[in-house]
Amino acid sequence: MSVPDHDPTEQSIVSTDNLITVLDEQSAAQSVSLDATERVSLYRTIRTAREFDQRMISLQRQGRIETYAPMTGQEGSQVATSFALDTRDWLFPTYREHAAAYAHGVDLTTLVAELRGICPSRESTRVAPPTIPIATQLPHAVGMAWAATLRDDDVVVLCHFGDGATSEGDFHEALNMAGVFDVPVVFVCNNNQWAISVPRESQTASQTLAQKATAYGFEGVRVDGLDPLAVYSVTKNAIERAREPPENELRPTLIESVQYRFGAHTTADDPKRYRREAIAEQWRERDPVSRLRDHLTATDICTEAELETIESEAKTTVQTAIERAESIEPDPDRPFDDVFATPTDRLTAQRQIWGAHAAQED
Ligand SMILES: Cc1ncc(C[n+]2csc(CCOP(=O)(O)OP(=O)(O)O)c2C)c(N)n1
Ligand SMILES: [Mg+2]
Repeated sequence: MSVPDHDPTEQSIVSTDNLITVLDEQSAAQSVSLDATERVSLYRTIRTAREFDQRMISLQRQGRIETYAPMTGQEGSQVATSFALDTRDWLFPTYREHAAAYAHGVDLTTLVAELRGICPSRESTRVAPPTIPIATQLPHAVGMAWAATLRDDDVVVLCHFGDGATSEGDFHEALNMAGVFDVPVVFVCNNNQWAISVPRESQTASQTLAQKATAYGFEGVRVDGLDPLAVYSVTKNAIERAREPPENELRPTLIESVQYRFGAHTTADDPKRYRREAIAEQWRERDPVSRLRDHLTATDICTEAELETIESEAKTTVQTAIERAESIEPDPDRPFDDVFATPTDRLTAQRQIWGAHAAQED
């Protein structure tokens, strides 16, 4: 595979058609419904997620965790969407939304442990397990939202997926059903411009991903995914609409969060083989961590010293999570839990064989 002379994703950065952004303009940023304390908390969570991301890449290189999908540049949007959720709401992430899961209640120790192949329970949270098969979580999320409607339960379900997932049948089936049954669901498409080595422009002939919502009869919005305040604002509106739709309008929303995958697809990928580093560099200039940091100092919400404290606390938080996760003894029996409510005979037999094998290893 060769690196193209012209990188199609170059166009996406300049195309701001219907792209909602607030951080570039102070008055717009001020109008977002988050007070100073909440803005600091948003920054703290994003900054901690950045630290987590950097440490996980490094841990993978040392052989201390399995393959890792970096989220550098995408943490701001992920955290902002979770901040817009109520604690009773459900989140369906993919393999890349570590920060979204963290911001909605999965502790960092659990995240690191999962990356070590150990599966502590997520049962105390309303965060579904991360899905690797592309787009399969969309019908699950719609099913959960439909169940909530049938039970008259006031929850909203937010579901993440990538630009590549929009080419899967599951995407279209889920959005169609969400519209027909009018369920309280928010679809967040993290358009990071790449599906491994396939650029967004080769994924679809549609001009935007948000416009696909029109075909299903509900609202589609494009937001600057490198602007956490804009993402928060747009997601908050979508969640309100899901809970209480305006008259004659449907509950679901498709949010296209326009971002860029700053790094590799996973730690097993080398993006230099198929894209130009100069373009990634342009996108990095709009880094959500720096943009939110600048907003906090420009509006006198934080001093430089306070921001430095947040950074050093982020390091400690992540280091503690790593140490705790590395001290957890793997339970060989655990992968068999939570597969079926009532295990099948074959699964029970496999569990016994595996248990005997693990006992021999000890
Ligand atoms: C059903 C299915 N087909 C193919 C794959 C292989 N695969 C893993 S990640 C990926 C690209 C997904 O791209 P996108 O949806 O944009 O998400 P991103 O990785 O960029 O976050 C593919 C094709 C898979 N995991 N599942
Ligand atoms: Mg992608």
